[in-house]
Amino acid sequence: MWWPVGVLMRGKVVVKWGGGLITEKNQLCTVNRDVIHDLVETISICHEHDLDVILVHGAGSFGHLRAKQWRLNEGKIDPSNFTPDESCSTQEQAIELVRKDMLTLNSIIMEELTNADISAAVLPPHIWANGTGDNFEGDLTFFANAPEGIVMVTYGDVVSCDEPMGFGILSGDDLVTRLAIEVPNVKRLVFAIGGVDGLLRCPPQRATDDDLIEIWSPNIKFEGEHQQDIDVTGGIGLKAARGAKVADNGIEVMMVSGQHPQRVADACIGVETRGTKVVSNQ
Ligand code: IP8
Repeated sequence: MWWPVGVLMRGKVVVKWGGGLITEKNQLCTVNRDVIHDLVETISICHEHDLDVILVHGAGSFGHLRAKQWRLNEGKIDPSNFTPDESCSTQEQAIELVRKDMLTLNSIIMEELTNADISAAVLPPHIWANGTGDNFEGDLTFFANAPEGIVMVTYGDVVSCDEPMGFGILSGDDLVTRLAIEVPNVKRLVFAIGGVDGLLRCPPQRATDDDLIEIWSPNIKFEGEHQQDIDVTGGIGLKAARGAKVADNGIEVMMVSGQHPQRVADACIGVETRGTKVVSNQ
């Protein structure tokens, strides 16, 4: 008997755990382990609903602070622009340190997955990707061909770039864009974010519960907070833009507060929940 491949394949969800959610963004290499512990449960819920998960996590204080100090998002820069400190004296050393710190953050996530009896495999981008933005080069077939029930994990990282840059920062938001669009059978993309319930009409400090934008498309204005002094990637604005691109391809996109794991789980399995649904321009 012949079956079309799509009939047999389980559906997948691509989930991004924001760096501002899983770490303390202002304190170098400080993890929010309790948040990670609770989020892991949402992956088990996906499995119970016959959905495989591709997990991408952000960097938070394990990536942005040092990457900002050493301007790693700008590529190779004349060394005379930097003042060495006791932990680091060149951009090359900074690259090594950020990659090491990202492996540390990832190992905590892998440990929490293992503790919950979830099998997972990680593919660090500095090993397989080249270039930044959502047209980076890299083979996504390992993510597409993962056996059922195995969570494929990757994250925002310092990657090699063509000369003259030499290196740059590949954001998890660009990774999820390509994974959601190019891996077959992805049903939805879920951004679990920290500090807000979704996209807001005004800055978070002034927002009330009514300021949540429940359905957003690129022609609707919003005021996201982007900590330019800390972030080397695009913050909530990048997530919104990339989300719209994914929605253009017919894939459901939700942004929800990762501090409410039930919302993350509901968004993943396709149950209505509080958050922002991202749609393409009508
Ligand atoms: O937090 C940034 O990834 P993102 C990666 O997903 C680094 O934007 C190393 C700063």
